[in-house]
Amino acid sequence: MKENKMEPMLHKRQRTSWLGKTIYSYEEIDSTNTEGKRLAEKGAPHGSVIRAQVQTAGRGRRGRSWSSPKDAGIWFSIILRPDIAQESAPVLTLAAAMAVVRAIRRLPGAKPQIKWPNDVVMSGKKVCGILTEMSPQKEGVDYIVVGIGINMRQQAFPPDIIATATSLEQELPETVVSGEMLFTAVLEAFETYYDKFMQTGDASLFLEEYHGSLANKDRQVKVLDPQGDYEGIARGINRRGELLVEREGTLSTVNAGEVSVRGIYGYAP
Ligand code: BT5
Repeated sequence: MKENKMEPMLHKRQRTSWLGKTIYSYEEIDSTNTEGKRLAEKGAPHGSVIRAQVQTAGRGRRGRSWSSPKDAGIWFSIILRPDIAQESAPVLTLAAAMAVVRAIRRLPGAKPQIKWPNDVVMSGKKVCGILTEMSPQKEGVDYIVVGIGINMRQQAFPPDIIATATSLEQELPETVVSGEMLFTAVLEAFETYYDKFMQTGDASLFLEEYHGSLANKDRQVKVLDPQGDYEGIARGINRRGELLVEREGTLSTVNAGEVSVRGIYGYAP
């Protein structure tokens, strides 16, 4: 069956227990996160997945754009309806980063790492970005859309990101990467980390594992704080998913919502 540009093809998936039981698959969409919000508003259930071959208006954080050429990567979003406090939602970005790292590690020779909070990097360049958007309600959360973009086949990038972006094919030229296998592996792994998250409402059940993948750990970072930028050494995260930055012997917590962090080792967001 040919996929229609506007009408999604619906798939059913077997290898996960609740995630991606329904997959809305588009040939072309503005943004899978935007479509995820539209579908969530219409009542799409927890665990629905929206996927597209190309995004015409792929989005990053704070109004930035996400380059998503046709079939060059895996562009998808997950609708979640957890019964959690609004402050817990950012931990889902960390869970998604863990899931992507676990899935990419299955490829021979791959050594992905997490750049807190929402990037997966290889050789210091961004191979994946994550965008978590929450629709709050009076008490807690109505729904959350977690969007994941993984660069797979790009051999070249637009000039503004050429120095900072990479793809799996650039990093692993010897490896044949199956987009379908990677997509399934990310969903399976996300389900695992999500279930851990829901047991405690925080990152405590995957904290140590997270630290093992954290590119920033024990490295100098620059915190772009509205109250004034500062530099320090990233020491890890706490169970709420905040980055711990040491400066002059004291630890500050950095919340993803307030600041961005720039590693000063040749890589910017
Ligand atoms: C992100 O934002 O990294 C979140 C990206 C999320 C993309 C997924 S794809 C499926 C879903 N649907 C969407 O519309 N979005 C999600 P941020 O940390 O703000 O980084 C954005 C910055 O990354 C841009 O300003 C560029 O500098 C850079 N960038 C853009 N496209 C890129 C790409 N394909 N690979 C690497 N870097 C990119």
